[in-house]
Amino acid sequence: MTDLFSGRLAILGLGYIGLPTAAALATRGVEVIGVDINEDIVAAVAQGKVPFTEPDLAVAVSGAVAMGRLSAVSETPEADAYIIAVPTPFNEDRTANLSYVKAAAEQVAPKLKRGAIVILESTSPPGTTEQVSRWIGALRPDLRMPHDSDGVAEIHVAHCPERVLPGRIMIEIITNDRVVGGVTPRCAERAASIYRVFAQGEILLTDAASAEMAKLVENAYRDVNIAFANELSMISEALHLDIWEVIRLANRHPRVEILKPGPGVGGHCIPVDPWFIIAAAPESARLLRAARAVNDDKPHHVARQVIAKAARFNSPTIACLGLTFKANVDDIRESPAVEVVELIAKGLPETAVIAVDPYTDRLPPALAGYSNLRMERAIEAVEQADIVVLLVEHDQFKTLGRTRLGGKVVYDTRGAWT
Ligand code: SAJ
Repeated sequence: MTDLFSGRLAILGLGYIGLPTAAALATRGVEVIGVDINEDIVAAVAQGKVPFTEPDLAVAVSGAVAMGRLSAVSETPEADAYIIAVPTPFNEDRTANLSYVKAAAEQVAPKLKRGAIVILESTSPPGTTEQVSRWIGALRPDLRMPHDSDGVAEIHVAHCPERVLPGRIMIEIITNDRVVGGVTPRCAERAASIYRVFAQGEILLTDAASAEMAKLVENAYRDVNIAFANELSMISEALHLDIWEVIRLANRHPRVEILKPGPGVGGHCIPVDPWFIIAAAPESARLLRAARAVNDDKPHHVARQVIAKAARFNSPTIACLGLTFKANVDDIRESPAVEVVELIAKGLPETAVIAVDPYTDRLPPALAGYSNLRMERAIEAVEQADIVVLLVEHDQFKTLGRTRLGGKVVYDTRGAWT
């Protein structure tokens, strides 16, 4: 199959996935209408501006808007294809919250014309894409939907999970292979015609539930492997071994590739997605549950270690370098670094704690209420500190220089200075 989509396409959700996808399609000639419930985001995108930081995205969005290929609105328009790229957070009980997906399906339903394509990109538990087909079908009994059509469905519904890495989205959105899972094989083919417009990687056609599970498995794989590294780092600390040296040596085996330990696992994907699998098969998912427990405990472990080191000083100052969930991004959602800083500030209310992050100049809300906590620039913070805790390996921190750290207790959770 080599057909390419041409027509009008609406993307619901102009976030980290929807907006780059919109830009990738629009800059290749597709008429794209971005839809978001947040009026500020709609206003920004309509003017060619990007409401968050991601390398190369701003130029793609401003170019697409200037070319007249990309617009932004708050009401779902009529279109030939729809991509749903809304958040799927988890509920209190860690089951998937599909309310945004359902709301998107309900907005799309009244606009659908025969032959339209509906793609769910949001990370979702197995069965969700078929559920989208059902939700639409309930509102549009006049249409033959793929989940219950024996013959040829009139609407094509598929799942194409996003797989791009924040910080490299504009590269990976083009170069990564894409998994396209249709409610029927025909649905997968129709959906693939959209991704062929911009994807240079291979397009792998499958069924919707396998595509949903594959996406969850990718992030769960990562979570388990990071948990292994984090557990090893705690074991090495107890044995007074240098974990970075141990990993460096072990990774010289041709079939060993241990990931990097850190202060925990953050972001809105890897700590969340394994729970969708655990909820689907609670009895069997023992390793996934254990990995989550190890990674969730890591910020507490780091904070306990720092508090123990502080006990050796008389009123020490602690500098914590990094607040974002990983290096060289400005995203602090689900950041283990923020959790560590909060645990230290709370655990040592009489101790001065200085937080540093070149990507944000304000303390996040979780840290705003601590009178012993302030923000400063890296050099000033390190200068005043007795204890320096490296929580995020931003490039700016890597080049701080050993001389500045001389005579201080250094706790490098990322191996940035080894
Ligand atoms: N981390 C470690 N050690 C490592 C690697 C990562 O501690 O060796 C930590 C990071 O510091 C961060 C967290 O894990 O706190 C996650 O970071 P990440 O860079 O591994 O992944 P994300 O969350 O930015 O993006 C992931 C990616 N998934 C995989 O690599 C399998 C991305 O491709 C997905 O599109 C994204 O989740 C998503 O949206 O699902």
